Amino acid sequence: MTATTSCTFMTRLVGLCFSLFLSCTAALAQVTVTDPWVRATVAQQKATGAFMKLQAVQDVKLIEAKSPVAGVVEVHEMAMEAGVMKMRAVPGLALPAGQSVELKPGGYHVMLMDLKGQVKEGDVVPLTLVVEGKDGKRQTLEVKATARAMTPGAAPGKAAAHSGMKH
Ligand SMILES: [Cu+2]
Repeated sequence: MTATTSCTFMTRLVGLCFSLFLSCTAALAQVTVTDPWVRATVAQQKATGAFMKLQAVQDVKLIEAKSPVAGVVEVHEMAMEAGVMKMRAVPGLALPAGQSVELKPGGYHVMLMDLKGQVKEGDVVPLTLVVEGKDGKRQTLEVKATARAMTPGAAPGKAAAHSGMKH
């Protein structure tokens, strides 16, 4: 009798876990984050960028980003202004349903400012992204971005100067 009871209990428990797992997976699948990374910094550097690919199931906007490694985190875009590549904060980055939106050097990025320490190559940087749907519902995404070093030739400063010269 006791064996039957505990068996039923276990079955229920496994069933409960399984349904929780499924609902969690469904929630996470609303926005898929692919290949998140942060540019590694040198000592005393106070800012860097985080990059990734985002794909949403429904139309949402990336409205906020946070990270424990930075005092200030903003969503930025790079744009040409009078022949000079400049970056500025955007109030929200639209993630249209089903479209892959890439945050990459020279384009949109999550700007990490007022860094609390050096971000070394191989470090795992936690990022929290907040997206908002058309219905105003917000969803939080926890992302683990790996710090990567970039070769000097691929640095955004040089890329910006180069594209400036074309104009
Ligand atoms: Cu920036």
